[in-house]
Amino acid sequence: MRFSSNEMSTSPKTSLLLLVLILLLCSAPGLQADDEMFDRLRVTVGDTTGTAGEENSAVSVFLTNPSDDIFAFTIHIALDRNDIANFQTQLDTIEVFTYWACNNWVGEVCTDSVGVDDPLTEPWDFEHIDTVEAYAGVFDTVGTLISGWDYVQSRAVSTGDLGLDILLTAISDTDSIPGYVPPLSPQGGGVLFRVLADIFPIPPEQEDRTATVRIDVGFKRWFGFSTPEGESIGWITVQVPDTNYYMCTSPEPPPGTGCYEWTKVYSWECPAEGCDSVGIQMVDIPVLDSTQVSLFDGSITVLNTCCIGRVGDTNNSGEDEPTIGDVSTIIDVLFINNNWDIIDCLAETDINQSGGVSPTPNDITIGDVSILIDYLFITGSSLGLPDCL
Ligand SMILES: [Ca+2]
Ligand SMILES: [Ca+2]
Ligand SMILES: [Ca+2]
Ligand SMILES: [Ca+2]
Repeated sequence: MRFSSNEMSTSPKTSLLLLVLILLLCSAPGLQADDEMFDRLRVTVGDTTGTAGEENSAVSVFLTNPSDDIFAFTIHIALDRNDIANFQTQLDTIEVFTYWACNNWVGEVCTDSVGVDDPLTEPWDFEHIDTVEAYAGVFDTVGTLISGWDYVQSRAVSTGDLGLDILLTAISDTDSIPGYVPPLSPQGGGVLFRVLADIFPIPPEQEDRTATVRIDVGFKRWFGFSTPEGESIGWITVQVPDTNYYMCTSPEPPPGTGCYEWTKVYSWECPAEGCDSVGIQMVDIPVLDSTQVSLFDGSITVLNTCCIGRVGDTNNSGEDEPTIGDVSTIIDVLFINNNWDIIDCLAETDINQSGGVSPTPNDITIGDVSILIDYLFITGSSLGLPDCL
């Protein structure tokens, strides 16, 4: 960029302001296009970490709804493997709302009614609350976007592999529960709810330590965010070709070549020379429009930490309280033989936790030895030692 001599004579402060302004003008539309403009909904499952055997790890699900009020939603999240962690479940009495549309009124009395599958988008006349005994997922809505909603219920759908998935349904306001709860107003991002998971005591030598927590949109009734007007945000209908295969089960006697009776078969049931008839028709299927809805899967990762209780057990003697043996071990490694093999657990040895959860030998320094010496011989136990991360 060229400035005329006149412009160059502006003060450095003015130039800086100008530069900042230009940068802002250049970057602002791009940011909006990526982050906000095409999204009506953004649902993100957080990345959770915990130690082997840790209980009550919170898996958070986040929502951004920049333009729509949300009246109700259903979401199904599932772990992609069953050897890392599971969602907490409990056998519970679950309230299930069922919705009915009346086909025939006689005065005030309905003499014929039919169940409604999707009460958020289809008309209905009555709401019934049934209770069933079922496994529910353990969730938490304290301080979340749906705190105080009339109805929040979860189900463990995969009862064969309990804890692998959670279906959560929430409705801001129902007539059956006194008081009015307004829908969730448009907002720029917050915690929708949390579910609790327990991490399995997987061994330190296991290398693959992460499970994906997937948002499942395989069935329309397992993913939906509805506006107060009953629109299911982002679901659109597209037409796709559907191929049907037929075999003739009652051929016309020769010399005729027709067929009296056809049976529909699966494609893999057709003989090698092909099925007797193939028909293609267009069918409507619901799909989630990715220009309106963005979904981001999350994960649960089991940290590989060997640290137990407080730091300080450098010589892996198994005691929480350090001894002179622990000091000697660090001194040996750092100043005498540089033999790191004698340290089983770097996280126990990184006394000042300069290396965080997974320290490397570079994080073990004279600073760590000093604290241990201070604890044992100078200040004493009142100095305290940090808990493992
Ligand atoms: Ca209510
Ligand atoms: Ca320890
Ligand atoms: Ca020790
Ligand atoms: Ca350190």
